[in-house]
Amino acid sequence: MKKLMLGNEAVARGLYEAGVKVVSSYPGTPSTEITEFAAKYNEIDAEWASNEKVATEVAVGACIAGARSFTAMKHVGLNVAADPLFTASYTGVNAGMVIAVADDPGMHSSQNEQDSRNYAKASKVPMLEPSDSQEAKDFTKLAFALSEQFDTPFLLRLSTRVSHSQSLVEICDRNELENKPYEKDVNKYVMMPGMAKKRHIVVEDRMASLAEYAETAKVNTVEYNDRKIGVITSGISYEYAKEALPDASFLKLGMIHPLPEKMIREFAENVETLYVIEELDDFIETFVKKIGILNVHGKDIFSLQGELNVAIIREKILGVTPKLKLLEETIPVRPPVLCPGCPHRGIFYTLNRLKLHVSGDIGCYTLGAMAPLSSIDICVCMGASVSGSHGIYKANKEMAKKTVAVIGDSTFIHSGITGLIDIAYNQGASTVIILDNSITGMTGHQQNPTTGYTLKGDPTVSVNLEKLVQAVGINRIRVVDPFDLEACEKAVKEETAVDEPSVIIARRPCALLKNVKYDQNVTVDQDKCTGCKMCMRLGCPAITMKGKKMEINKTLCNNCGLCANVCKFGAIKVEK
Ligand SMILES: Cc1ncc(C[n+]2csc(CCOP(=O)(O)OP(=O)(O)O)c2C)c(N)n1
Repeated sequence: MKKLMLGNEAVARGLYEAGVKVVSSYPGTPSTEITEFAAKYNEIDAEWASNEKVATEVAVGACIAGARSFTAMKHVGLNVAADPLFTASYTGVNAGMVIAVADDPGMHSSQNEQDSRNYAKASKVPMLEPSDSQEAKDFTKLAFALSEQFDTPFLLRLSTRVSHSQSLVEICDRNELENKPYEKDVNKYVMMPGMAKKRHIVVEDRMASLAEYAETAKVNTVEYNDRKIGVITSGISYEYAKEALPDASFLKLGMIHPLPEKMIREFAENVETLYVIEELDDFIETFVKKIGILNVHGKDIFSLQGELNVAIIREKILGVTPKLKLLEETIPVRPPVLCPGCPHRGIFYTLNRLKLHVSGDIGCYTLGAMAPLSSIDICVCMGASVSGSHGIYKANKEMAKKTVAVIGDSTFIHSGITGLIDIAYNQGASTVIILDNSITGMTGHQQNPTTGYTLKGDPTVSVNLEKLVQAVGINRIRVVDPFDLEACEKAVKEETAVDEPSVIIARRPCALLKNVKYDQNVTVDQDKCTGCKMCMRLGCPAITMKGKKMEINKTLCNNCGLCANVCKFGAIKVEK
């Protein structure tokens, strides 16, 4: 039977068919759905971990204990998981273990554009890269078989267009596997220098064997057509290149690390002009040059930034510029905004009013950086708001007095708590605002340790944020409703004024949660409205101007009523 599947759904199907028992991941676009689809199979014990490092360590433990295990993350997640990755490369596995990492060329929903293939090389962990959904499933299964054959974790590289495109997939049955027996083996599983030195030798030998394997691997294929143009490529770039250059010859690499030297050499000898077509870094190209093939085109004509597409390849290689039909109308830009009813809006309105410096973080609330809220000054990576604010305190006490950190509930658990411990321990005085909307909003509503539900939907314990922050040594803790603007302003003013660390928990559920309904009607009394535009400062997309007066777009508005709190003329009416 064939089924139309997203690449991510196909990876999950591959997990099911490969007999995988344990999946532990942290969400991150474009990888999130793999774990959500995996959780639908009763045979798979799938969970959301508190971050990618934890998820990877859960998978390492599970594979050593004898069950096939898996973790998925976005590219930046692999930075967080890099520590276990590099040493799991040394311990190897018992049952198979696979780490899927989804890159985001073009940064559709990421803060950088890093190329995860470099991690495969740096950690000496082999990597497969599918180019469509069928391959996503097949390569997942193959990665488990090879993981066990070569006693190594395996990386599976995806990218946005493979993860989020649909194509046909042949469905097979699950291969139910007995757990492999666990045997204590300190030389293999306890990585101290004495043992690790010996394991490093094993790792290098394994990479040499894998390089041999790559030469005959079925996932590396050669298609000779017209030999004037020869293309070495992989993943989604193969799909673009094949469409742009249907007559060219191709070496399609399903195995990205290690690369097949002999195969590449032979292909290069058999084509007139050699191109490497790959998104982001010159990963394959560098290898091709390293083995002495210098007559190759790659990043001399293609960009190191963004995604490729059929038109770019045709233009760069064939010199064919697409005939574009220009639209006469200019389409207005529509920057992303916080949703109508978003609880984060109240806090950013307050921070903007108080003209504070804001050490920001990653989540829906990063949109607090956009006008008119314009509140965020710095945003680097998950957790960095809290530790960054402590850096500001250490460097510049005057600036610190007017600085707060903002961080979401999921992000706080992911890596904010360690920064807060640092602040308390090192006698800092930062004010941290935890924006607790009771869900992981940014990535599409995943449960997290603060929400009280597991990935499978079972009720579970939830982290008590108040008690947690108290336990690490914070004595000033208060909870506010972000829609109570007076209370927010008072809390922020008071907490930034004291010379000791404090936490404000701004608690109100995400407006898009099913159980959040505002049973009231919000309208503008046109007679009372003076057109002062105070309500516009909230940056709510449901508030517009009609002539000189404000109007609420009822198709967008969810009647949260926050705008009524800022109207000085009582023109915005909230009727129960
Ligand atoms: C290391 C890393 N992992 C995952 C992500 C993807 N991601 C961005 S924000 C976010 C969580 C946001 O949830 P929360 O902090 O609760 O804030 P909300 O979006 O609900 O406001 C995730 C998982 C990322 N950017 N970096």
